[in-house]
Amino acid sequence: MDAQPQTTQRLDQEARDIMIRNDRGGYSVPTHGLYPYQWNWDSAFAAIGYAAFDMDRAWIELETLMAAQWHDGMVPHIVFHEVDPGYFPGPDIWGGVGPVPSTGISQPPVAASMALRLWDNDPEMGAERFLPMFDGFVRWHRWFMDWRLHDGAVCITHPWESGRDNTPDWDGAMANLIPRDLGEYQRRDTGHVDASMRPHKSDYDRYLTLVAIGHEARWEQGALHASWPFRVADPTMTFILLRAHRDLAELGRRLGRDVSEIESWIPILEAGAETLWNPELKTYDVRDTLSGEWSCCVSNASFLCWWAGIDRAEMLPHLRRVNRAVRFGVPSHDPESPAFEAKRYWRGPVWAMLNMLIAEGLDEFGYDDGALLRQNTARMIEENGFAEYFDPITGAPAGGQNFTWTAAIWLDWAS
Ligand code: 9YW
Repeated sequence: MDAQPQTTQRLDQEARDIMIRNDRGGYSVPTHGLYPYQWNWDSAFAAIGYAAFDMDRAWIELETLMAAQWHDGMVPHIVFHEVDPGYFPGPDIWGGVGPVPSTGISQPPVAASMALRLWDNDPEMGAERFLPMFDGFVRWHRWFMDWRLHDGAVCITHPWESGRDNTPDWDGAMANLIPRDLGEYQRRDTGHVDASMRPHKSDYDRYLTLVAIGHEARWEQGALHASWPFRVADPTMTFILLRAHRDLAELGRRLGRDVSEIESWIPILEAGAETLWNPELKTYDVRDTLSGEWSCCVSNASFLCWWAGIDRAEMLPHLRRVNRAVRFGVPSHDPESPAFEAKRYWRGPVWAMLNMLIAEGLDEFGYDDGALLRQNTARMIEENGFAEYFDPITGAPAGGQNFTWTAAIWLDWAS
């Protein structure tokens, strides 16, 4: 059942207020305090939230992000517009080499798909605003094709690159990574939210080790490629980039541009996605390209297959099984797995923006599960507010509060 109109109106207003409060003038922060910079995929979702009440502001969000694009085509995962000591590790630790201080890795490229949504919302403005960005998007997508493929699947080179920081999917690859002795360092995240909801220190030691290696090499991909100690083929990246290629090709066609190069990438990733099929577990899974090991995890990223245009019969029973085990789906990790933790970040909690991608993929294939997931997500937000993420068993809000992407997903999709 959808909510009463008054409830929806009140929450619409609250969501707009959050988006306005998190606007730093040209870019949004995910939430005040915990995340004081511009994050890549957060911004793409923020854009569709702004589009609910200010189309111009929506396009500005993507323009600011693309203005941070590096010379090699990479669009960074965090853009450090103004230094804020409340977040660690900041620009000095990363040593990014782009036009604006930034990190040296990327994030799931949902931006082209969100740009297509903005265009559909206002085609005239879409044509005008996307045209100057089109080539930049092609260069960014090409950067993934040049530097992140393994047998056609898209790899991450840092847990933060996938946006799913501490998921059990990388436990094996992380255990094989020997952390450097980094001396004392002061984390800031646990000063904002309870440590029980955040990654462990052993995770941070490894996150920072990878940053140090990249910084030393000035993030020169050609030099880093062969010796990088963490390289994991990931369904999040593979499915999201596959969908983004399709959507970028559509945008290019609307602009009358040659899209043959983009179209040539689609079958490569379709074949790559099949290399992520774990035949024993019968799910899309993560594979460590260095050890060859499967993660043996059913995660919410496994269910992005429909978003990517792939309908695999075995995935629907998995989705229904994990959702039956919780009050609010889709849990980020299988509740039947011993690694499941209901509140610890990407090890179990529900993330509204991934729910939207999963549900819309299901809708496109005609499954009712998508509409059910939308209703369920709306109820979770109505009962628990605009948290960063939610405990799937109780719905309890977790992580940062007044979160941009949860507000945006409410405005664009869930409400
Ligand atoms: C961090 C901002 C980001 C998201 C990621 C999420 C988290 C940052 O927050 O990472 O410091 O751990 O995992 O997906 O973009 O919301």
